[in-house]
Formats: sequence, C-alpha cells, structure tokens
Amino acid sequence: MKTRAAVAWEANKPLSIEEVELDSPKAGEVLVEIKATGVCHTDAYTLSGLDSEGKFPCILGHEGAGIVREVGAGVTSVKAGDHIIPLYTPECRQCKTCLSQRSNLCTAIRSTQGQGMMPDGTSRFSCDSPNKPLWHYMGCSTFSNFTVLPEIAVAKVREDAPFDKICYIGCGVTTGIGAVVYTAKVWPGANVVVFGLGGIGLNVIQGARMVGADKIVGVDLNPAKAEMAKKFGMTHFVNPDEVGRDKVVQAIQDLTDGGADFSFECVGNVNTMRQALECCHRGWGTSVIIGVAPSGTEISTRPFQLVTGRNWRGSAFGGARGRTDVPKIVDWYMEGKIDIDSLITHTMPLEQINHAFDLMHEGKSIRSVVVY
Ligand code: NAD
Ligand code: AHE
Ligand code: ZN
Repeated sequence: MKTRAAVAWEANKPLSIEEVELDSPKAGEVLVEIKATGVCHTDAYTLSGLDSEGKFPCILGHEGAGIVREVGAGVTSVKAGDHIIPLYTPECRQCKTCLSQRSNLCTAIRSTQGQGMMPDGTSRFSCDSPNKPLWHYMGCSTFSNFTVLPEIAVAKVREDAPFDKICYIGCGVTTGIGAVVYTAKVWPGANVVVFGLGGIGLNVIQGARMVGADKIVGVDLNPAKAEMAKKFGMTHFVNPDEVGRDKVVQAIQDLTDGGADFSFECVGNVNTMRQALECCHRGWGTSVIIGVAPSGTEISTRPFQLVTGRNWRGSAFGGARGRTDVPKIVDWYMEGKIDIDSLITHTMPLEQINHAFDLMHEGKSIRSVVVY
C-alpha cells in the first residue's frame, strides 16, 4: 500500500512529506494506522546526526497511538480494530530479561530494531521515487500514517481514550512517571530534584507528586518552564544562570537539607548528569539518568561520590513493561489521576511537523502532537 510519511532523507535536514510504499505485515507483525504522534527530543537527537544508531533515510517517530488494521500470520494477542500504542521497548514475555522480571529491556528484537529493520532483517518501507530503501526507527516509525510493527511491540489500550493525548504515553509520560514509580520507587516524603523541565521532566514532577514526594526542586536554564512545572508540583526552582552554573549543587543541597533523596536528569547533557549525581544525599541518594547524551560523550565524577553512598543509575521507557503497564497508565489518564492535556501545547497536521521541531529547539513547546 501507499502511505503518507515524513521522511528524514539525511541528518540535519527538514523532514519531507512523501507518499511511500509500505509492505504488508509478515508473520508475527501487524499493520497499524497511526492516528496521532508526539514529537520527542529523541527524534530531534537522531535527526541531528549524533545518534550512533541513526540510519538514514528513515521514518522517525516513536510516540504514537493508532488502530490495528491487519494482522500477519500467527498473531493472536491483537486483531483488526484494536486500539494500540506502539512500543519502542517491546515485551516478548519470553526472553531472559522479560522472564527475570528485573528489567523492562526486552532483548527479543533489540538488535534489528537498532539497525532500522524489522525482526527478519528487512524494511517494510520503501520509496519508488527516487527508489531508495527507507529504514524504520526505534521499531515504530510513527511519522508515517501507516506502519508495520511486531506483535510484541504493541500495547492494546481501551477504545474510549483519545489518540491525540494517549500517544504521549508511548514515550514521554511513561518515561517520566515510570522513572519515579518503577525505576526509582520514590517514597512518600522524599526530596526530589529534576534537571530539565521539558516533556520528560514535567512527567517526572507529576510522578513525584503522585507518590507523595516532599520537596520537588526543578532545574532549568529556561525560566519560562517554571510556570508549568509549578502547576505539576514543583515546589522550588533553580535557574543555573541565577545561582551560578558552578553553584547548582550547593543550591540544591541548601534547599534539601544536605542533598536529594532522588534526582532525575532529563536534559541529555553529561555536565548536568554529574550535577544530578553530586546533588544527591550522602549515604543513599540515587540519581537516575533519563536524558540521552550524544554518542561519544562520557560521564564522570569523583569515585568518592559513590564510595560515600550515592547511586547512579539509568532508566529507559521509565522501566515500564509496555504491554503490561501502558494500558494501566492509559487508565490513570482516563481516571483523571494524571494530566496529559496541559502538556500538549501544540497540535498540528503532518505537513507542519518541521514546525514541531522548531518549537522544541526554541523552548516554546512542551509537547507537539501531530494528528493524521
Ligand atoms: P525537552 O527539549 O522537552 O526538554 C529539555 C529541557 O532541558 C528544556 O526545558 C531545556 O530548557 C532544559 N535544559 C537544556 N539544557 C539545560 C541545562 N544545561 N540545565 C538545565 N536544563 C537544561 O526534551 P524532552 O523531550 O523532555 O527530553 C529530555 C531528554 O530525555 C532528551 O535527552 C531525550 O532524548 C531523553 N529521553 C529519554 C528517554 C528514556 O527512555 N531514557 C525517553 C524520552 C526522552
Ligand atoms: N540509539 C541511541 C540510544 C538512545 C536511547 O537511550 N534511547 C532510550 C529511549 S529514548 C526515547 O525517547 C532507550 O530506550 N534506550 C534503551 C535502548 O535499548 O535503546 C544511542 O545513543 O545509541
Ligand atoms: Zn521519546
């Protein structure tokens, strides 16, 4: 079939709206009509050329929601008409990691996914003019109106949930709230610090409020981000340009009686990753890296920071097991337990998708959602 998609022909160039070819789903795969997709900073990161797994030309996008239109041979867990959220972190329930129950990092299809291919090592997308192969992205490619996904990479969700809001659960909402609830297991009364008050950091803040955190300190270079963060539960704001970029750690220690119980890095910058670790409380403070730093960069700190009891860890997709946890997060939204609507600051058709990237780079949006 033919479908409309925003194609990334090469790094650092605007996406181009094209009619592309999409092959039918093979065994174990499903054809999905994407109804809406968010634009995440990770899409911009890959488009920038700094992602070691970035492969061009490709169809980006990994934060979607849609309807199953056709299933391939052997598919049993979903059927045509089901509403789903694509999962860039699938859940096969059979690999060593899934069976361990210790991590959400399912390994079933990770290697082909990172190469822009379906599990059989081929792509379903192509473009007959100028006749180039098109690669998948993060196993999702939600910047295409129709896409093909492995059965293990879709979470079936309730049908009364609006696509233009729950698409955000496909990455940002789950990543932020999940990092608090599933990865860090933040306890009521904890002091929490969040570096980066964008589409991920604000969800960390609402997760921290949800579990009953005490102080929730936000750190961002853009003071315009503070207003929304306060609405979501931020109790104190630190602007590194006001306190001095080399005094951020001290400012946080002063606010939190010696250091944070938990910090979350939601920027993707190795300097803020270091600050996020070092602002944690001696003896037990845990810092969770969520931000994706450019390929080739490295984190550093004095080993003494770890010897004296601080913990450094990371979180992908909030530690959520997609097929199990994502439907529950959709329920939380539908029951009014979490706010998604306020974070979706812009909605636009696919033709304006490059504007979504501009708004993100200019710091003018929290989440832009493309509606097909
Ligand atoms: P965003 O652009 O919406 O937000 C980033 C925020 O960081 C902005 O508010 C910006 O002003 C702020 N910022 C920039 N430099 C800063 C600095 N030096 N100090 C303090 N604040 C600073 O991006 P997002 O969509 O929220 O994504 C954030 C990061 O999380 C990205 O690196 C993204 O790739 C990553 N991410 C990771 C996962 C995961 O599973 N681990 C999932 C989604 C996104
Ligand atoms: N290809 C990148 C890896 C980027 C990365 O860490 N991705 C996160 C999700 S970001 C979503 O917005 C992730 O899930 N990581 C675990 C995994 O298996 O990729 C790079 O830098 O090479
Ligand atoms: Zn994302």
